Amino acid sequence: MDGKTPDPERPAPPPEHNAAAGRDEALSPNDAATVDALLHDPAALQVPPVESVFFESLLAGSQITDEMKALARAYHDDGFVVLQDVFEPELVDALVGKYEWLFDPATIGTLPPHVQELFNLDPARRLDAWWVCEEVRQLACHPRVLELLGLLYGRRPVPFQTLNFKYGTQQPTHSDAIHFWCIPSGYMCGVWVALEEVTLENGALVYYPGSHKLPEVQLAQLGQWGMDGYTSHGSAYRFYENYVRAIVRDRGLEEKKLTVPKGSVLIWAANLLHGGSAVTRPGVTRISQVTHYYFEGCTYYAPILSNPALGEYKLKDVIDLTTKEPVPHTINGEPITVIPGTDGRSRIARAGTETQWGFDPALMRRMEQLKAELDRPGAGGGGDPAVDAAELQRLRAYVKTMEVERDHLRHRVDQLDEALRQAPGSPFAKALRAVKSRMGPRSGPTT
Ligand SMILES: O=C(O)CCC(=O)C(=O)O
Ligand SMILES: [Fe+2]
Repeated sequence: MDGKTPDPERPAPPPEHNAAAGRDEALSPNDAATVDALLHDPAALQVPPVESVFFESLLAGSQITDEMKALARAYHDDGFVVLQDVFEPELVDALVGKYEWLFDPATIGTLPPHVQELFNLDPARRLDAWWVCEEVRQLACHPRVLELLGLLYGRRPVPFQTLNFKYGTQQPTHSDAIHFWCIPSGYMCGVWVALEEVTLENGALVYYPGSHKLPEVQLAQLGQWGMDGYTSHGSAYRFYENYVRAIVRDRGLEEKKLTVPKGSVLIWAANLLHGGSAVTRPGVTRISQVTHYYFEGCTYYAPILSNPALGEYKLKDVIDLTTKEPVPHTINGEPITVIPGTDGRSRIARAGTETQWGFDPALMRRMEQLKAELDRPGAGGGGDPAVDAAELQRLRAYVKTMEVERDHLRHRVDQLDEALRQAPGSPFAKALRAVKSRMGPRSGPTT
């Protein structure tokens, strides 16, 4: 089209539109209200306000204090803020007092089986010690932290994972967005707390201001597939780490080290590059706690184990540390149905559209009947001349896929049953039961 001749294929614009729609004064009241909301209402887009493209307009119209505005601007620009005096020193001291017990190898055997499993995953850290140490949970759920994160992200924060370290991690540079991501994106952050003074000797946290603005990395862009189990030696993760090394060099990113007094806090945006610097005095401790936060109303997954390009997500069973309750996967609060796959990854569907994806139990029963029909001697071969051999093969393959998915679902329900058997009366049994109920009944269609 040359732009002058009217296109006969194109429908006439609705009456409220006109040729000058780019100019504010020519907008219909509805369009004007939408533009206005985008600029001034933090809830108009499903993006954390602090990371929004409309951040400046949202900030200008916000009622928060000047101090809070300065903090939000720093977080927006740099991807982190460092704060002092967030926690009561008594709480920090009480947590420090638990460290000897927490890191005594003899403690592990005394803990509930699922906590033993978590602790044994990596002896250098205590993963999700909040199950057994109330001080860890209190630090993660501290009202000041929750309030601040709520203001920055515009949704209720959900502390979902704690990591307690006794020594510097010396972890290679990464962004947490490769481990924890969500739909819609961006609703994740980390809070790092120094439980003793951090120096250049004991493995200070390293971070790269502004790196959160780099595009978030997808494995498919790196030519990789989601790994089947998390390991930092897995080839996809290795490739990712090297990609990060290359980008740090390419952009000449400025490296900072967090040398701070006990009790200091660094909050980072999910995509901020960070890691642990070298411990230069062997054996010296660097006790610290990291809490990872999601925000309400998302679908939560582990990108390093997922293939979003194929619609396959390794979903995370998120438990909200503030309530100890599981958090449902939704997209902006809209319910979704999780369709378990064969490899620990799942597909997701908008609730009500599941049947299109073969998840409906009635549909699965029909598939079983179809399978029996297909297996009937003589099926398709003279029995029904309308069904040719290729079609028969295609249907058999489809039935096989569904069987594998059903078996996987059964296996996961069995695993949960086993966990519940081991800890029937414990506080987390309720959470496990809720996870189980979301996964559907144990008994699949009869074979
Ligand atoms: O504490 C460190 O050195 C790094 C921790 C970290 O990267 C994390 O917990 O996300
Ligand atoms: Fe991290």
